[in-house]
Formats: sequence, C-alpha cells, structure tokens
Amino acid sequence: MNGSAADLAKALNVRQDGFYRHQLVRDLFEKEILAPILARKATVPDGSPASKAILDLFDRYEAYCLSGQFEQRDYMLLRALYIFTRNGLCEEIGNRLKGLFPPQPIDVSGTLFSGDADRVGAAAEALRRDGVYRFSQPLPTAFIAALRDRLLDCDAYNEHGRHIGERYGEGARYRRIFVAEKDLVVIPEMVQLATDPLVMAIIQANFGCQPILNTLATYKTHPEPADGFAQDADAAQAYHFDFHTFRWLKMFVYLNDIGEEAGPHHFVKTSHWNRPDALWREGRIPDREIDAVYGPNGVSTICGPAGTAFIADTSAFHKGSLPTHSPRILAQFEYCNSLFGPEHLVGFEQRHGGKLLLESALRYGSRTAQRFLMRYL
Ligand SMILES: O=C(O)CCC(=O)C(=O)O
Ligand SMILES: [Fe+2]
Repeated sequence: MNGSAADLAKALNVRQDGFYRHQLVRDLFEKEILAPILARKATVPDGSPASKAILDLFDRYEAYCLSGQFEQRDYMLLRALYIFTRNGLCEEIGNRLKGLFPPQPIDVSGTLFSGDADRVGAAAEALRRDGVYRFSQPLPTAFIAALRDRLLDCDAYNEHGRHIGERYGEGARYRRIFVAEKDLVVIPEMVQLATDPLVMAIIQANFGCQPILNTLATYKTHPEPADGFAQDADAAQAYHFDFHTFRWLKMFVYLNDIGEEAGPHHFVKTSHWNRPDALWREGRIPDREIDAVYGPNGVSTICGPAGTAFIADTSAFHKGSLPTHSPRILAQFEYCNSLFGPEHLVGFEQRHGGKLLLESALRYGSRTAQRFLMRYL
C-alpha cells in the first residue's frame, strides 16, 4: 500500500474500533466497578477526581478512534487509571471490544505446537487463572536451529535502538542486545510463529475478541556479574508488571537451552488479579516483597530446552534473570486487543516485510487478517 492508502486504511481500521464517549460514559459509569469510585468521590494520584480522569480518558480514546494518534500523556493517564481501578476500566473497555470484534473460527491444524492442538480452552483458562500457559512440548529442534541461525546473522542494536555495529551472534560486550523489527518480519520462522493458528486461537479465546499483533522482538542477554538492584531493573530483571494497553499477552520462545544459570523467566502466578493493595503501585518490586506475599511456591521459574515456549499475561509480576555463564536468546511476540497504547514506529521496511506476515495471516480471512496486522499494513 502506498502512503496515503495506508493512512486511510489505518484511519478506517481505527475508526471501526470506535465507540464513543457518550456510549462509554453511559455504559461504564453504571458499572459496579466504577460506581463505588464515583460514590467515594475518589481522587487519582495527581489529585483530580477519578470521574474526571475517566472522562478525560474517554475523550482521549475518542480522539484516538478518530485520528489514530496516541500521546505519552494518554499512556500516563491510562496507566494511572489501570492501577486506580485495579484493571477494572481496562477490562470494561475490553468487554466492549469483544462485541465489536467477535471471535472467528480458527482451524488450528497447521500449528507448530501440534501437541497442544486440542487445548485451546485449557490454555485460555490457564492464562485467565494463572496468567501463564506453557506449551507441552518444545518446538522442533530443526525449526529453532534455523531461526537461531537467521537471527545470529542479523545486525545488533542496543536497548535504545542504536545500531551497535556488531553481528547479533557477537555483541557480548553488552548486557542485552536486540534485532530490529524490520529484520525480523522477513524471517519466515518468526512470521510462522507470530501467525501460528493455535497461538492465534488461544489469544483470541483469552481476549474474547480478535487479536492484533503488536510486536515481534528478540533479545540476547549476556552473562555479567549482578551488580545491584538498580541496574538489574533496567534489563527487566527485577519484578515488575508491564502495561501496554487495555489487554495484551506475550509469547516467549527460548532459542537456547535455559537452565537455572542461563537466565530463566520468573513468573508470579495469579498476580495479575491476586494482588494486595500495597502491590498496586508503580516501580520495581524487590524479591523479598514478592516472596512475602506469594510464598515460596508462588513463583514459577521457567527452565527448558531450546524451543520451550509459553504465553504470559505480563500484567502479572514477572522478571528475567541474569545468565551466569551462557547467553540467553529469546524470541517474543506480543498480541493486544487494541492499539490504544504507545505507538511503535513502523517504517517502510517493516511494511514491506509485512507482506510475509500478510500472506500468512490471510488464512484467517481478510477482515481478521486486516485487524491482526493493522499495525503493519
Ligand atoms: O526476559 C524476560 O524473561 C522478561 C522480560 C520482560 O520483562 C518482558 O518481556 O516483559
Ligand atoms: Fe516485562
């Protein structure tokens, strides 16, 4: 698509998500979850009344529906309201999206995760309850080896997206290095994973609406002595929750063997909903606080051979950890129910490369594929 057609398509796409302020106001303010807040005349942390903050958010959402524009202050407002309403507001808006984009039947027979093909419902339920679902078998060794080889050949970037002039296979001077998304969208194995029909079906079942692909990413973490909490926090290696939009899920795929020493992912099951007031706050959370609240069995440490894959609701507490002797390579795919969230710039090269994604996603039908790829097309 050329520039103006793409802009138009984007505007239309966004617009078809649009449900407007008056509707939201009418519906949401009657909801039990918001009524008590209003009755308390509660204030959000900056001192403004919650009801005003919610109305402001609806204004911003309406503006986004019309223009596709999202600003940093919108993010701050939504994030504050997410915490303030304990996810209630995001959930309510997510419920509206279910009606607008009802789930479509998905034929999962071509999935890479054949051992889990009959477990869509179980996986969606595990995600709702625990916040994490681990696929029962690792992905095929040859598939993972091919993907890893392709990645190791790519250019490397640092945390801030700066080209660091080394191959991804090297780059060990840095704690964490990345591959540009434009280079990922042309790797067939990345595209195959991103558009896998079983993954699509699980995400759709969990959201209750057709998903949108938000990002493809990969990063490689190198061993380095742990040198303090603050620095760990930079690399998502202290407990935190993510916040991207109303609702999202991430699929993680380990591309090398991950034992205790190779930086496994730690996930605090149920903490996306089971969270005391004291933990509904901004900032990284020290391990001892997580341990005190969730107990010794509250944290799942996810180890496994190359090809181990899991889907996580990263609104729960989680962290990576530092590998102590071998590097860790991970691929990550994020899905969301709306693009009302920080915009990732998608340049010409990603759009161009997005053709592979489109070809693969078209099996879901053109409307579902269009929504799935609305960030890229
Ligand atoms: O590297 C990890 O295991 C965790 C990274 C993380 O926090 C995230 O992807 O949201
Ligand atoms: Fe995170």
